[in-house]
Amino acid sequence: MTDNRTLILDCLEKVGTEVTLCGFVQTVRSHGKVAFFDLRDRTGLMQIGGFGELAGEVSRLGSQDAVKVVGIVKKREERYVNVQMSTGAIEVEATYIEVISKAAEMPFDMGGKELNLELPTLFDHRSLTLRHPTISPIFKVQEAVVASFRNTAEKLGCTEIFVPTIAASSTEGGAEVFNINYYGHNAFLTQSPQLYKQMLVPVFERVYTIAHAYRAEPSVTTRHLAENTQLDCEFGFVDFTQLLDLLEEVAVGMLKGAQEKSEEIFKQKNLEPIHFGKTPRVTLSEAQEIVFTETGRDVRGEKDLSPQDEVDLSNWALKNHDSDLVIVHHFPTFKRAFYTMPDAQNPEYSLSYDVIFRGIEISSGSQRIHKYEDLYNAIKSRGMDPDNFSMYLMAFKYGMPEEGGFSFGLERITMKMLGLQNVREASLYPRDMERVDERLSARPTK
Ligand code: AMO
Repeated sequence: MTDNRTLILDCLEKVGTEVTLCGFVQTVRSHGKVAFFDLRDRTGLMQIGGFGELAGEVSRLGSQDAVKVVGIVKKREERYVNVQMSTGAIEVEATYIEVISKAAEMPFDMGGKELNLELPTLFDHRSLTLRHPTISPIFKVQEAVVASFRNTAEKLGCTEIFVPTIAASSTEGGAEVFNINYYGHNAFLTQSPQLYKQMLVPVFERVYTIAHAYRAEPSVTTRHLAENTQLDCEFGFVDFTQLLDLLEEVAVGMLKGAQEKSEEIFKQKNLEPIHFGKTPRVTLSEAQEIVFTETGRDVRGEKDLSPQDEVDLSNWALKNHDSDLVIVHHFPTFKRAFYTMPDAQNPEYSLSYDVIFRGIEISSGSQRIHKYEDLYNAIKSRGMDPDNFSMYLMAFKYGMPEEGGFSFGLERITMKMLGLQNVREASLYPRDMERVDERLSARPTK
């Protein structure tokens, strides 16, 4: 470690003084007796100039070399000011350059303003491409989403919990579950923290968790990952209307907070600010009527919303309510997981809801069946064995209040805040049918 290191952004206050900077070479521009390079550290980019002998040293630098630079912070001449860079009004004139670690030659151009790569190439070289200044901010926005989710959940009195991702039974049903060989026994990777968060309601009443979830998605889409991050809440002693209010409070609190924290990135990337008009709440059948009225596409009577319905509904919400969020509730009971409470007025429909944000479902949840017998029967009626849920059922047998909750998909939120086309771009290390770090096609199958 260099003890007298200055961070790039702090150079704004150090004009005229000598600084020692550490970071990675981004782009080198050599003009003979003068050469420049952009240095990247965790706070930003800085143009470094090398003159005379040092120009030669600069021009021998390569993209991604880890370097230490000593130099004087100078104001740039007016005509060279770069308003797009937060440090664009200054530069550092190098007096000493040390290469800490020389990078191998790049497999593609990492020095350009944009990283124009096909997605498979972007992910084949993930440990490298994540360094690019257009890619790393995606994960600063993601960090901001998590921080403001945490903040909002804590304000609501939720306790943060950490639950296992290896489980004895599958949580959401369906075929999209990864089986694992657990010391010779069959176990599953959790499709969600659902069962564990519910069991903790009688302990803490209100809980939240940030958990990995695994889905053996059988197809390749722009919105599905095989491993994603879920932001979950669960609340005891609440009814359906209170749950809808809590859902909206968390959605709005999280997105507002994340946008505020990411102000600089929103400016740099020229991102569309989120519209926070009053969030409309519609039933599934109302949503389908809206799609029909708005587009003429007749989806009335369908059992769920299609991706196109979600887009159409979002367009309607933005146009009529100035809102990027819509809540849809009352999905058919059989379409939702076994723990979902049917509506007593019409049990074919359930006390369930989704949040649609900019044309994609980012959250799902429901009021839950909280009576032991009803839950036991719901498990059986779905063709599952209650014996596989014995610890879960125990929580309901010994006193469970009315309860419910929801889960937000972190990568989908990040994708839509940044206007990305594919959810994989919002995952540091995306997993899908075709990839675990490397392409599966490049590996021998067992
Ligand atoms: P659900 O299955 O709808 O609900 O998941 C919650 C949210 O997680 C995100 N998500 C995904 N994101 C990327 N790839 C996937 N394969 C994927 N699957 C889900 C979505 C989705 O809205 N236990 C319930 C929640 C609850 O009832 O509290 C659940 O898991 O944004």
